[in-house]
Amino acid sequence: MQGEPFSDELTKRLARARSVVVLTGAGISAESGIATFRDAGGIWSKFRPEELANVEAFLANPDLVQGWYRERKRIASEAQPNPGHEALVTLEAEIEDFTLITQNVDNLHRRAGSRNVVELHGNIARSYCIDCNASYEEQGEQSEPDLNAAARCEDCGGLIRPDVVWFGELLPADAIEQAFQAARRASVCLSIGTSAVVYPAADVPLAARTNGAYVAEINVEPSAIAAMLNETVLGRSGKVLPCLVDAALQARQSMNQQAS
Ligand code: BV8
Ligand code: ZN
Repeated sequence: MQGEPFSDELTKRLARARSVVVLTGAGISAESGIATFRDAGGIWSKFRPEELANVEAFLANPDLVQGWYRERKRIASEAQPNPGHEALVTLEAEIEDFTLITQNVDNLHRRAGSRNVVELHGNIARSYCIDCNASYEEQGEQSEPDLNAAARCEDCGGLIRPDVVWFGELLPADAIEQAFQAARRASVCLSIGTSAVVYPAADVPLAARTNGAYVAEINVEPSAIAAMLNETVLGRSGKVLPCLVDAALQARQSMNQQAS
């Protein structure tokens, strides 16, 4: 398609694809107003990941870390899915074997209507007690938490933490299993809005590539794994994804008409 930032090759492969795997990172939520991690001004420009997203930091400073996640939960719940999230919902409806793997914990893919979502790093809408595992789902009418004391479990008094994967913690085994199975059988993989510096998530597009998939990334700048992929599409995902999905579905339609 003339003037599009993506190739005809990608459009055709997506149009023909039976099995597609998508990896998303914080960049797909940037246009929903949620700051990314590593961009200038990103949420980690103030704090370093090591300071907050690990168990030691949490145990040393539970109210600081709980406060950081409370703020991120508020921002995420006030944010709306953007056309990038919505384009993936449209694509999922057309591809018989579609897996959306996200590193994001903001819940926007599910709120947009995506169904087969694999949350590699958890979801801040869920919390749990570190001592007795009691779960504390997001309650809309949550009473204003006592901002000074760290939130503790009603049953046992243990500290409550967000249900996310911190550095040095293992990812949920079922999520990892599902992600790499999908990557191994995909004919097309889209890596969207991720700097691809965090592992094992960044291995998903690489596993797809090793197994013969056509792998394209959509990002405003090349990621750390760009050189190992088939294509880098430069542009904002909220703008590029709807065009790419439209082009692929149109190509699929004309293929089907020719075939019939
Ligand atoms: C593990 C918590 C086994 C949830 C996160 C050395 C020592 C110790 C460990 C390691 C090591 N080397 C590697 C490791 C493993 C470590 C790791 O990868 N470290 C990296 C940083 C070197 N990984 C782990 O620890 C993982 N666990 O491996 O367990 C183990 C056990 C013990 C020891 C070793 C291994 C756990 C990883 C999960 C960590 N938790 N967050 C939360 O609070 O969110 S990671 C954090 O980064 C977020 O979850 C985030 O999802 C993730 C990835 O970031 P991105 O999503 O890519 O966001 P980023 O800002 O970086 O990039 C945004 C991109 O979007 C940019 O490219 C930008 O250009 C683009 N963009 C911006 N706007 C747009 C856009 N694109 C398109 N459109 C736009 N509009
Ligand atoms: Zn408890």
